Amino acid sequence: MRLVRTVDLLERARKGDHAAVGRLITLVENDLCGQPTGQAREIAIAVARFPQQAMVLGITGPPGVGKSTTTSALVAALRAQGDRIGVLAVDPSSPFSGGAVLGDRIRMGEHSADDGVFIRSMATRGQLGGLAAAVPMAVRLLDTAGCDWIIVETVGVGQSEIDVMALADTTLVILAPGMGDGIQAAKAGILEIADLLVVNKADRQGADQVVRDLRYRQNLSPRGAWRLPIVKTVASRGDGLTELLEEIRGHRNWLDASGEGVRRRIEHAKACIVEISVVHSRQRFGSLHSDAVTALAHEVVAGRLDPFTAADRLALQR
Ligand SMILES: Nc1nc2c(ncn2[C@@H]2O[C@H](COP(=O)(O)OP(=O)(O)OP(=O)(O)O)[C@@H](O)[C@H]2O)c(=O)[nH]1
Ligand SMILES: [Mg+2]
Repeated sequence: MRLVRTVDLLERARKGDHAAVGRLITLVENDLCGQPTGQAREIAIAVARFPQQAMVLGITGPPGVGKSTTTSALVAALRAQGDRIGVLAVDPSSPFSGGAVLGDRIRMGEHSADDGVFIRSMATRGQLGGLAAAVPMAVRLLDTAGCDWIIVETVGVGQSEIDVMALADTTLVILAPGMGDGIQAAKAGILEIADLLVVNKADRQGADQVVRDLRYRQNLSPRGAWRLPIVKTVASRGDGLTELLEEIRGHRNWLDASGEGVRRRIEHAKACIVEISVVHSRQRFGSLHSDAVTALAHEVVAGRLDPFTAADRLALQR
């Protein structure tokens, strides 16, 4: 019964049915981020035979720098060329999913009625994690539904955002003068994952200083490797968007020509495999409130057991 429903949803999703794609992503989220149902596995098996066609664009950067405005402008530009686009707004640090908070942060109202644009938000749910495994599955589903581009926007600049970005073919790190400038971003470690640096809000004072700070970094790129471009934009007016799109296409060509594209996809698959095994271990052993864990904790506190032996015993119990 359940199998029939998943297969049926997938068939509809492959025809571009938004509701079916949304439902499938929810099934994956519920399974990997909540109580296991086994449905993510079913779905993964079914989509595995369709090789990924879409390019995945990751967009990250400090709060308020203009990630969503840039996403929206890129969607408009790509739609104008007839491409179909999926947008995933991912918040690894908050437990709200699809709620007003994330909804506000996406600000994609102008595209919500467009059949060629699928927009979805995803967030952490509770202690079990799983988001870093659910997002790549959502990407696969959007790909199966015929998206040419999948844009994954994260909020914030923590390690979990960096983990989520382990699925992008091309990663844009957006900065802006003032809050979220280059020095702050360097401290947060997000510059390392950038394929393209975007200095947005170039209409504001200080944008050129941010560019100068970043140039230093650009000069550190080894010869023969990708030369990290810096693009200045005013996303709210669409300024610099043509250049940004050109650089994105340039990076795509470089990925193809250098073999880096294939190498990255293998890295992404590795990250996904490891994430799934972590999720499975947590789901099997990780509930802090299970009777088995509680009983072992009593033994540890009483000095009758060390936590390593306790962990071994937990593994043996299942
Ligand atoms: N002056 C100026 N304002 C901009 C520009 N781009 C975006 N903004 C404004 O900056 C504010 C934040 O933009 P968002 O696109 O929501 O930024 P974000 O990075 O997605 O924000 P979070 O998702 O909350 O982290 C909005 O009020 C935008 O209208 C720009 O190029 N210049
Ligand atoms: Mg946003």
